[in-house]
Amino acid sequence: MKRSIYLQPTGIFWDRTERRAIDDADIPAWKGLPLAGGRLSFAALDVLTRTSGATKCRTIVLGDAFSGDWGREALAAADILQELSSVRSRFAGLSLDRPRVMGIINVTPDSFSDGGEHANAEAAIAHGMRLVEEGAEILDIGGESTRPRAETVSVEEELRRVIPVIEGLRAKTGAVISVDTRKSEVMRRAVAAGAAILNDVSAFTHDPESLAAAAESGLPVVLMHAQGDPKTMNDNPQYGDVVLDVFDYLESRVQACVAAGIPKAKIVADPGIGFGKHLHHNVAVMAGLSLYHGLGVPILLGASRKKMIGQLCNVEEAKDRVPGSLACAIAGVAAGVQIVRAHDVKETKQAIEVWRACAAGTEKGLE
Ligand code: 7PJ
Repeated sequence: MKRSIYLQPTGIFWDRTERRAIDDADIPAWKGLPLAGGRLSFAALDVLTRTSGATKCRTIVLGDAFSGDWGREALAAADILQELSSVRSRFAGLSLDRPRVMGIINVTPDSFSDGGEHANAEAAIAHGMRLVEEGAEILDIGGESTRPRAETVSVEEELRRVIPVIEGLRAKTGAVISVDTRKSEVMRRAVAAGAAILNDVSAFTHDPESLAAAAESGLPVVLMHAQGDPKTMNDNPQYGDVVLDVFDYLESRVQACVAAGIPKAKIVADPGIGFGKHLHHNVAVMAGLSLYHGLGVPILLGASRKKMIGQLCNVEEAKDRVPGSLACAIAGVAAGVQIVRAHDVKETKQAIEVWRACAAGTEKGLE
């Protein structure tokens, strides 16, 4: 059943607990709620309702959320507030009280040109080691391009691309290794090779065996929203309200995972920038990011070098989209996103750390 009410945290600020303890200890109206149990708090809510297809929005301060009469929505509102503010579990051993950067390693022929197979694996491993040096805490290794219009690759080819890279990076770095795949067989073999996270852009809907394979592995998972298959997904995406439709989808996939035996504490959700979304959908999702904390799981954002940035700023070459990627990363972190997926790890780390220090007003932001 679809929800009739959604709550999007707004009025998000850095929680200066020490300062408030002295100045406003007894002014509860000033208190925000912690956003996903982290260092950001929110002071207001956009209350979104869907009636006969149209979304209505009203903004209320948090005090009114507690004292107001929610009528039939009282239980739903209390539930969402709880999900929005509760502390998130560690993910693949990483605490999520500060943003983590997932570095991208594409082991696809167009990403690592020239040389034979061995050279490709070696180049990918060297690239991964460099990303770890630059501060990536997670490495996301993918062997199937899921870019718009990409052709599918066989299981054998995908295994041939990713397994040596997972093994090599597992041996050479302490980074948490994530495999970006939609295929159950690749998942199983990646787990045996040392992967610690399963990242599936189809949220375990592409391969009928993938959900069981994930549950059996016991590993944490990333569920991403996409509409349609990569080959055709950007031809004609359709939404009622994209921000809310993505929420509904992710909520249903979280429930499917839990039903299959994956504990909620091992799930991360991702709204899937660029996957079956036009530019106006992508920017709407970016503006709606804080809503997704209502899922009660950590949020991952992957906007790095994507077409959205090219479209907004008329930048054809993906490698020229780094500044826009950093702006997206910061927009995400400012909305409480816990994991940022990025090609340009050094730059992304720098942007996040400087933003955190500025938001906190203290170098503790860097902690
Ligand atoms: C994403 C991904 C993303 C997650 C890709 C690209 C396309 N996995 N895999 N989120 N994108 N979780 O990097 O441009 O946004 S492949």
